Amino acid sequence: MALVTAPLPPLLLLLLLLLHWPAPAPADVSPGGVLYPRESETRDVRSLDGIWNFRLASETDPLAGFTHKWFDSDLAQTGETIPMPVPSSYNDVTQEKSVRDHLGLVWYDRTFYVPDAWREKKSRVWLRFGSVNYAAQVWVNGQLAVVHEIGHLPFQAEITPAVKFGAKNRVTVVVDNTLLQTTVPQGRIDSIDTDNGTRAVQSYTFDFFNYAGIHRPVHLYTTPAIFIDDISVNTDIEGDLGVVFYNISYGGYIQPASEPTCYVDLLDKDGNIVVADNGQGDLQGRLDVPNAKLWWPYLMHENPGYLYTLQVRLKSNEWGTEDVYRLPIGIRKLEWNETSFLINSKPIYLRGFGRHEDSDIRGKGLDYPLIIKDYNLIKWIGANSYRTSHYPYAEEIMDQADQQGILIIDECPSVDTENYSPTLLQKHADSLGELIRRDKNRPSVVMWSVANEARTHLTGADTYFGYIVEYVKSLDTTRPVTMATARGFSEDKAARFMDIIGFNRYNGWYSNAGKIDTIKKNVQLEAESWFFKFRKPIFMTEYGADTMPGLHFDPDYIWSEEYQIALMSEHFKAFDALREQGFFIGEMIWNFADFKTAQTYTRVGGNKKGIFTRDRQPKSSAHHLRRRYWALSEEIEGTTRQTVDNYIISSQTLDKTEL
Ligand code: BDP
Repeated sequence: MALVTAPLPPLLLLLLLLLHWPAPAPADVSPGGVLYPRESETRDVRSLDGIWNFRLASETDPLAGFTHKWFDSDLAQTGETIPMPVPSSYNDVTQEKSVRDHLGLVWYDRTFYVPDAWREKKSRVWLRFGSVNYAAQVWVNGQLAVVHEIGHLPFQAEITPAVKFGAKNRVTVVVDNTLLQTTVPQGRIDSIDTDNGTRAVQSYTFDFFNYAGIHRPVHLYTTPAIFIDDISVNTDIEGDLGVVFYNISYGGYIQPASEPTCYVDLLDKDGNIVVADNGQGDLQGRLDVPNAKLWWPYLMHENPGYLYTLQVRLKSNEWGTEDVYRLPIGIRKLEWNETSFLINSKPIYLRGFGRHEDSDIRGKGLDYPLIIKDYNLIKWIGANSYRTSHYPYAEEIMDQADQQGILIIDECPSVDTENYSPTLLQKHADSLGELIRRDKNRPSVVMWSVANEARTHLTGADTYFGYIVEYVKSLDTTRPVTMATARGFSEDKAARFMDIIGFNRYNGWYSNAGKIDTIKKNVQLEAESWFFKFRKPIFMTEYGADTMPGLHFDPDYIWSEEYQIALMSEHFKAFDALREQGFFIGEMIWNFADFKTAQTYTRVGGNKKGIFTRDRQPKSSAHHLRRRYWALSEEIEGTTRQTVDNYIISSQTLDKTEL
């Protein structure tokens, strides 16, 4: 079907209007921290995950939910509902195309009980969403609780005034998946002529399916009246001393007569106090950790991912309350210069992937078995890193990176950025602000990626990205800033703001398909050009080839398993030559696994550049990559190589004199 440019149909105008949420100001949006809900002796946490009720907005009257106040009663009372799992994308769980391809609003609700004991304790009650894509508006018992725009990021609100203690409560969520030129990421609404008249359709240039819904866990949790709102931690190493700088902010005081006091201890992995609080009660401070166990990446140390626990106790004498929060932290130091990127004074060579949060049925919905399977595969293959292409990943996924020692390049949801405008700039900056607020304490996060394949040759790209990087630096100077760039080094206007330059290039695929003898030279030349222009460490953030599992051609031919391996090998040769030059700090293949995209004739059921299939089975290339990543680890880190080859022959049985 060809897209036609026609005036927007009335339905669409309504949808566009809605994106601006013509609603009253939210009841109590938390402007402060978004600490992950963790149980403690002062905090209760309850999960609201499960099967919710769900309904698409009506096609003929998309705003009916607002005009008829669907949030004032159970959804089932205002129309038909279907069961919908949370967390999950809604797109692939039914048999209906109308659900999979729905554009605009969908409604969810469920009920839950709030114990009376929470009122007796004078607890504050909070409602927190790990992420809803793309925009959400939430009511509790018909009262507006919170509004949030931008997917893949958490948001929360205090809902104490809205809840009924010792009784049944209802939460209603409306979700909008509409992407415009001012959303992050950007999209467009077009209208097409169909057999049944004009229809609005969503288009976007990015190469993954725009899954939508309540993607991550929903938590109900409590804090005391005066509570720990946020914790910021930075670490350093001085000889054998690990140093932890902390800064605690609190919430809940209306007009404090006196500041609450704060006591901070550091616990080791076994829960023993290794550094006790100095007793001064300050909200900011420094803990010195003699003989600190450092946080190391996987395969760079025999005990990677070592985490301490920062135990924070906030006491309010005025209110007679205490709040306790325990934050896992790692002690490590990052440094970078013109040619290298170092952790704990050792150079890092990144061996990893671009990835997606993507699986069948669930779409982008959080799935615990998948999280663990993916980390098992990452470690099996000998990788040490990945980029959260092309948006922030779930906190539960990030926790594993911290625990298992996997290095993360943490990317905000800006993809193919263009049509630069002040509104877009603000939202793009917000997405980074919210990402940094969420992930600033994670030892696994070693770089911020401000965009993927932004159109950095366009007018305005320099001012735009100059501002974006300055903003990131105003929030965090301890991590380098990067971008996965795709424009040529001579036309690009943004790389100069980056600390480390990542480039995506599809040699042997989108250019010179089938001609693997063009790859080595081109990869080398491009990496060198970036380096000699900017004198910054360089890494390749994407390369790869679509591959149908089970398709074989010898000699290799595009789309076959043989071709994927041949293309990789040519890249490996280039990487090895570049490594010798001393400025090349990593290689990340595209992609970890096959993933779903919008429907187009270049995609067979989605993007097939995975080393693993969508259900996480290895293609031949996975074994090939595994040999390389383990060999790199052996060479760089002195790891004893895993058995990456099956038995073939015992060398003793060879009579070498006859060879
Ligand atoms: C790159 C994009 C990535 C795509 C990939 C591809 O960064 O999102 O999936 O191309 O086409 O340009 O496979």
